[in-house]
Amino acid sequence: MASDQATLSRPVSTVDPFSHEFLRDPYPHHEALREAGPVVWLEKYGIWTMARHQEVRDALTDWQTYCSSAGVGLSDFRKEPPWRPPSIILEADPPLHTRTRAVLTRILSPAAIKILRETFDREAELLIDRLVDRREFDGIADLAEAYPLKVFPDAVGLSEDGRENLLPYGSMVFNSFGPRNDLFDKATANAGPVRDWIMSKCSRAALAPGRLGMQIFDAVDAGELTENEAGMLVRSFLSAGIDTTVYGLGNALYCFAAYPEQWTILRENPALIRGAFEEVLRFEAPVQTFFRTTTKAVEVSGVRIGDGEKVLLFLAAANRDPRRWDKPDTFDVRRRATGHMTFGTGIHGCVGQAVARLETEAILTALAKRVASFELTGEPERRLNNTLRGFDRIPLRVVPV
Ligand code: OVM
Repeated sequence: MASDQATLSRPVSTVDPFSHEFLRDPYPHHEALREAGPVVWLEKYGIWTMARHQEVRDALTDWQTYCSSAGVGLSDFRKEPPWRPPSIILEADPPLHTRTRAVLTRILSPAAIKILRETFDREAELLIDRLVDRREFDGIADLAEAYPLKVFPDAVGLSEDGRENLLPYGSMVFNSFGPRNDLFDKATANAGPVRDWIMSKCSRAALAPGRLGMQIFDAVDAGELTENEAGMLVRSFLSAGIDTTVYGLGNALYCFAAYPEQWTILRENPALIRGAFEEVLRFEAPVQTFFRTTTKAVEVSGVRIGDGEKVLLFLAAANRDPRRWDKPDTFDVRRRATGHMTFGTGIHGCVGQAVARLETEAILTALAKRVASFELTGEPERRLNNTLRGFDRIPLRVVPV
């Protein structure tokens, strides 16, 4: 469409989406950004942002215009060196992305991971039995962290030693998508040893036979990847596979403690568990944002974005856009929440989502069998992160069935 500067407006905001104030309570800011316009200029960082469902979705499905190879954080890999070698799936475009994605799509397909269900269900029941017997526990350390930290590294085929490095590494990865602020500095203070440990676990020699990690190396033998690329994809498992589900489970516990009637509805109809997890992801998105970088000038809803510009996509704001959802600020496990942007969409849509669903369904099913209600025994404490939304501590007491 032909247009000139005179017809193009540029909504502007002075907000810092990575300030503590914003991260503590992002929802009023999300609303302001959605209402400011379809695309908004963020003065503080000299970048664009989109917070409405339609625009976020359209950008995610147009990888030719909104690329990932310049990084999916604030930092532009074409202008400053990345803090670690770029991911060959997350921070890549076709054709490299197409090849690496095909391998992980196969390894993580619902059919392929069905064989994990028995183990995931058993581990969930063991853990929930122990926690219910205790009555009081921390929903984060004792459940939301403990469960993924057991079942996911086991599924990948990691040895037991050193798993305490996984959460610090995840914190580093997800904070590094934001600016070099205090959260980034704190997360990367001990980067060296943590990064070294992670890389030492990404080799063929470190992985158990037959598990998800070694299945990536099987793709080397089939000629689909190089040995080095296989190690980099194991690194992607260890980067993306833990914190996301930890924050997702924590947010689920928080939602059911805050909205007890929703837990009652779920317990009375366990068929709702699958949809309830989607509603948690919509309502309290563990992954709040990702960036893209434009590959050419583009006009979006009457606003012109130049070539090579960073665009902050507000997945969590799209999830509460009243243009898309009825009563967006209501947590309702009976709603059809699919269409939320928390897993992204398009060619980079979460490749591990079947594993995330398996973990959460195992935990929620085990809880539904044994827990009548959750009570907070203290104020939940937030853990701030440049990308993730979740908690440091959720002090809980459960009332057994
Ligand atoms: C990766 C990676 C890291 C963080 C997140 C992610 C949400 C992927 O290293 O490939 O996907």
